[in-house]
Amino acid sequence: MSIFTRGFSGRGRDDNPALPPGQYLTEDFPVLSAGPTPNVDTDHWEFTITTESGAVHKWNWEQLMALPSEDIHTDIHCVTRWSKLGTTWRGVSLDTLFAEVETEYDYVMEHSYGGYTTNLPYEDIRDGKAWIAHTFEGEPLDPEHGGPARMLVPHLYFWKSAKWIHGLTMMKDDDPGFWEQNGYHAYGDPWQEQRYW
Ligand SMILES: Nc1nc2c(c(=O)[nH]1)N[C@H]1C(S)=C(S)[C@@H](COP(=O)(O)O)O[C@H]1N2
Ligand SMILES: [Mo]
Repeated sequence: MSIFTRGFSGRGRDDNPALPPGQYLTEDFPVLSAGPTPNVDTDHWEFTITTESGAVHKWNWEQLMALPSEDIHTDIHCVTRWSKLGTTWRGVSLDTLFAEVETEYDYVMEHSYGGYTTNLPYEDIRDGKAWIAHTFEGEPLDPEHGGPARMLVPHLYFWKSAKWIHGLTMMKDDDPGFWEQNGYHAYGDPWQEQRYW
């Protein structure tokens, strides 16, 4: 019995161990937006974290920039099957932003300028797994790619990385965001191929 079929290994089509199953490599950087690119300027930019107590933690652009930023080298995987390997970002860790936040809730809704939302478990943005990214390959993040700042949660499919991030709201239950209401998977692990449900 032959088992030397490409794809049988569970690797990506390009047979690269860094590619999750069913993904292919792209060298360019596709733009995927469900609507127009909102015009968000840093003078009026604001990021909030809202908890169950009603507390609203706020940062303006200057305050975000005053926090330590980290370099992030990571692969990104879109549910439409492109993956981009070895991308370089700079951003503020969500661990830094949550340092003073008290919450017992286990889920988070990301809210973007323009109305996009996406949900994920709180633990998936903790312990060095998620950032507010403001720089891509050494340049300020392009508005088409979410500039001035986007979420970066690279271990999940890229729809979980909200562009033009505006705020996070803690949730008791895992309520679905924009794509999740339209059939995308609630969690979205690319290594498990959790594309749709
Ligand atoms: N605000 C917002 N964020 C978003 C989206 C969107 O439509 N609006 N699309 C998501 C999807 S499906 C993907 S694949 C990535 C695409 O990011 P890119 O356009 O920088 O490649 O952004 C995600 N974040
Ligand atoms: Mo996507």
